[in-house]
Amino acid sequence: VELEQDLRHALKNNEFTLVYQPQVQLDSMQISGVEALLRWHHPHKGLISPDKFIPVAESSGLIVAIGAWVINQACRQLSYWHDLGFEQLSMAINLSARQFFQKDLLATIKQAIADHNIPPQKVEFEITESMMMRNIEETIAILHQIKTLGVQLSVDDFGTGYSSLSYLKRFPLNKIKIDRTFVSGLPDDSDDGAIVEAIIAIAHSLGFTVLAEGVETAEQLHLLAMKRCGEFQGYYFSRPCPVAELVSLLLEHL
Ligand code: G
Ligand code: G
Ligand code: MN
Ligand code: NA
Repeated sequence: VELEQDLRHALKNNEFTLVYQPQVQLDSMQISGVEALLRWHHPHKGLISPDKFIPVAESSGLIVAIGAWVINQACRQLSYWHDLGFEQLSMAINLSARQFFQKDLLATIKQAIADHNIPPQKVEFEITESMMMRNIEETIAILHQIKTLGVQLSVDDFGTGYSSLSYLKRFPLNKIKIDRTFVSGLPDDSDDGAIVEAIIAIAHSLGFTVLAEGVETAEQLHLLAMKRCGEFQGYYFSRPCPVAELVSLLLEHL
């Protein structure tokens, strides 16, 4: 309850920031995009993890305003990077369940893309597998609506949400993000190896691209590259980092 009170003031007190984690492409081994990750700097408690405050923001409904701020801020930042010359860069933005099923979402996305004059295909929205499975028909309908804006769609934390593979092809998705719990077992755990291989095979056969999350070691990268996983994200390349550090990383990788 106290956290909820504080969360109410966090937006107008400018207590939120976004950090950005690079995503690296197999073909070029260059940074092709970033994922925006929300951080809350509480005036007394310091940095609070989204794992703690997103559920509170969800249950209180505050997530709608906070989520709109995230979309707008991430689009503003992407526009700035495009203007600096990093025109290929894409921006992935996480959507929470309440935000996803809320009517204003489409207008919020449309407005942010127009305000910051960015190519919509460079913006990607992530929904989790468990969100998708909550209400399949409604999710498919909303995804189709979002798709009309020209943005990309991906499923986050894939492999943890018990989705039936026969359903997967019905979702208008572009990308599957393999949950980092499967990647962390690589290369030693042969079950994780088999799961990762199966996810990649199914994703490719359905026409989705695949990103592996939580890549922390060179061995994991090599194994995933051998299995033709197309994109990587994780501490091996970079932690989520503030804007200034990300520009340095982009310059290094030019
Ligand atoms: O960045 P970190 O690993 O601490 O994130 C923890 C969790 O919070 C992850 O599941 C991530 O997807 C989620 N998260 C981070 N930023 C956002 C955001 O802007 N919106 C939503 N809905 N979830 C986020
Ligand atoms: O659920 P989602 O995939 O959006 O969560 C992203 C979160 O995963 C980020 O908040 C980030 O802190 C965390 N993360 C990113 N890369 C790694 C990694 O290589 N290892 C671990 N353990 N966590 C990671
Ligand atoms: Mn994510
Ligand atoms: Na994830």
